[in-house]
Amino acid sequence: MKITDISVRVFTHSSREVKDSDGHTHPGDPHPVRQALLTITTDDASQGHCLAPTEVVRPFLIDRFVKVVLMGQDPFDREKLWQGLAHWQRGSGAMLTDRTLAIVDLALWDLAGRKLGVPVYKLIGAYRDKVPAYGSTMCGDELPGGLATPEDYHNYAKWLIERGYKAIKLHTWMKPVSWAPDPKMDVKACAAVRAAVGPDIPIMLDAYHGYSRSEALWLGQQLQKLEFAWYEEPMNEASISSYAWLAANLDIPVIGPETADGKHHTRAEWIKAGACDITRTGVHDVGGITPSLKIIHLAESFGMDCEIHGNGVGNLTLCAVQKNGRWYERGLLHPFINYDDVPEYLNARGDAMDADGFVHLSQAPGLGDDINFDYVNSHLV
Ligand code: XYH
Ligand code: MG
Repeated sequence: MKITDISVRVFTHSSREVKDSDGHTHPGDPHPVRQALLTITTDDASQGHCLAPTEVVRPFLIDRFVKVVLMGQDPFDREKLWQGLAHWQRGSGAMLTDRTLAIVDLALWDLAGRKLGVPVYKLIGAYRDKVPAYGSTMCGDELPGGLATPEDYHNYAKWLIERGYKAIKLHTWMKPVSWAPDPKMDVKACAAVRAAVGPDIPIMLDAYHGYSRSEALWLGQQLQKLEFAWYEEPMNEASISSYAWLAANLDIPVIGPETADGKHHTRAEWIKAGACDITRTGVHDVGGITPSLKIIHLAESFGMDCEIHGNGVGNLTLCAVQKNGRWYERGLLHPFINYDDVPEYLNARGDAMDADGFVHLSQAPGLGDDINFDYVNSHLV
C-alpha cells in the first residue's frame, strides 16, 4: 500500500463554545465556526480521517511538511512516518507543532483500523471496552447561574452526579475573570463541591497555571484537607524543579505535565525529577497516539499512573488500552451547554456516556468518530 493523497476539507457548523483571551473555553451563543477534516488516501482507495482545527492542517503545513514525509509511503509505517514528522519540527521554525503531528497520526491509525476492519483500540491491544468518565468543568466565569460562584459549582456538582459521573474535576476562575486568580476562592469552590457530593466521590482540581510556589503549596494543603484525588497544573509547567519541590511538600498526588512541550522526553524528565506522582498525556499535547503509548508504557515502568488529557476518540482510545490509568476526561462541561448533544457533523457522539458514568468504545472499524460525510460535503467552505 502507498499513500497517494492527503486532503483537507474545511466545513462550517454551529458551535456554542467561545474562547477567552487566555484560550479557555466558555459557553456562548450559537455561532458558525469552521472545522477541518483531514483525509489520507492510499493506492487501493483505503482512507483514514481526522477532524482538526483548520489552522493545524492549513495548506502550508500539509504541503511543506506532511506530504513531504508521507506521500508514496506505506500508511502502516506509522512509527517511521511519525519520527519523520517529529524530525522536521526542529527546522520548521516552530510552525510544525505537536497538534499537526497528532492529526496526521490519528488519521493513520484510523486508516489502519478501517482497512483491517477493527476498532483502533483492539488493533493496539484492548485493556477494557468501557471507561469511567469524570466530569471536567469549564473554567469559572462571571455568568449568573453559570460557574460564577462556589454555590454554582455546588449545584452543578450535584447535577453531574445525577447525570452519572463518578468523579468531578474543577477548573476554577482564571484570567480574564476580573478578580481571578484567587486561591481562596478556589478553595471555596472545591469545598462547595466536596459538600455537594460527599466523601466518596473523587474530586480533582485543575488550577490556575500561573500560581507561585507559595500559592500553589497553600492551595495544595487545603485540597489535602478536602481529600482531593489529584492536583493539576497550579504553576507554569516549564519549571520542573518547582513541581519537584511542590510534590515533595505535599501528600496529594501532583499530576503532570499536560501542556509542557517535549513529548515523552519531558515526561521522562518529570518522572526522573520526582515532579509528578501521576503523569499525563493527551493525543494533542504530544503528537498523537504513537507518542502517547510511549508515555503510558514509560509511566507503567515506574509503577506510575498516566491519566489521559482531553476528550475525543483519540484520547478515549488511549484510556481503553492502558491498565495504569482510570478516567476519561469528559468535557469541558458547563450548566449552559448540554455536552450530550450530537454535533451536526457527527451521526453520534464518540464519547456517549451511559447512566452509570461509563463511556463505551465504538466497535466500528477505525478510531471511532462516526462522521456525517454528507453534512461535511454539503457545508464545505
Ligand atoms: O481551559 O485551561 C483550560 C483547561 O485546562 C483545558 O485547556 C484543558 O482541557 C485541561 O487542562 N484539561 O485538564
Ligand atoms: Mg488540565
